[in-house]
Amino acid sequence: MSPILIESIQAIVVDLPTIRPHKLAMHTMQKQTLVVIRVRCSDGIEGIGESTTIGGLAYGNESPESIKQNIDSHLGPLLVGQDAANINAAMLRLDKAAKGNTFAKSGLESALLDAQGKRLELPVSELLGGRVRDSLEVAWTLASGNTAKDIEEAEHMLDIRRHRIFKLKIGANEVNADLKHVIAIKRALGERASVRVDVNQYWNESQAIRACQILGDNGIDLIEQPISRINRGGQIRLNQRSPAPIMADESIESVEDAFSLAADGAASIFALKIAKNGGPRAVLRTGQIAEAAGIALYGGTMLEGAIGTLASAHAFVTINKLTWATELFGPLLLTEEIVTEAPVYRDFQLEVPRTPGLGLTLDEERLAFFSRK
Ligand code: MUC
Ligand code: MG
Repeated sequence: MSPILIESIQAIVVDLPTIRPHKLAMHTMQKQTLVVIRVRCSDGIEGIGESTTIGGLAYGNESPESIKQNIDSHLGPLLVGQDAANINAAMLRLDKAAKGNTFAKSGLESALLDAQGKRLELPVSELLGGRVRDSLEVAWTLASGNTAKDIEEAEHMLDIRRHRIFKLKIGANEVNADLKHVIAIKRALGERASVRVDVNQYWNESQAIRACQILGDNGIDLIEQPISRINRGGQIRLNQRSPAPIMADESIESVEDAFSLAADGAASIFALKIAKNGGPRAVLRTGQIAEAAGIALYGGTMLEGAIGTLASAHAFVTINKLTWATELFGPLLLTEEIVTEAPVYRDFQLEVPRTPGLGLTLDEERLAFFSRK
């Protein structure tokens, strides 16, 4: 039997409006930009993937434009003509030719998995070894920048049973102002919600020592990336003394980073992100390192749309213990969809489809409308 070949690869930049400005320490999002990837194969099957980051170059070292350029000029041509069904061989070929570029690789790997799932009539989770659950609890990020508005938003989410875990984006303001904001929200929500913070590396160690103590003493359940990913010694010391557990996010830019963080004891929780490891299969390697090291897991997001969110979800449902749940709420931050059926959120959970591939179909008209010209 002759192999099924990859015939063409397309990377499309798509700009979508958000429901409100989303304020992170390093950037305020007024929209989200997705890179949608289409992989067409010689058996007529098309796989779709997504390579999405936050705020251009504000978050990591790949931007939507560089992702598209690198796929168009380098990664795509390496895959065209290759066996579409051999995802190991395809990804090894990319890893051999391109250092890093985990965001671009993640979208390509997702698209190959989607195509193979459609071909075999299996959900991507089953290609990844099989799911151990059908849905995932999803946190919501309160990031309007206003304490009263954030409390109102959280109350609404609790009322409609959509979220009961809230992550607060802090770090941009003076430390005491941020602490006041967080403590006010925790007091308002009490035991009805888990409240966590993400500092996105904005504190130094001297600020973080005191702030982590105060957050822990005030019932904050988790502190994400309080200091720079570069300050490994500081991360180790904070992990030892903070009363609230420390989660590594920016510190993980590859599976190898996850191994060295685990070896150093620099965090007790890892945020798993397909984009920062190089795809749904790669992120599971980070998950396995964490499990072996006794590090707890959290299903992270780069605020992807439906495609990237479900690519992550299919990987996360195969994990035994996701102690800290997930934050796969990206599609809910957008006012528009480019797929025919939006992912389903119900009773605090995201439902992960059992239909072939990722379980999504592109809406061609909407995709064309929102694609950057
Ligand atoms: C991050 O740093 O974790 C995830 C949720 C959110 O609001 O921002 C992202 C990025
Ligand atoms: Mg984070």
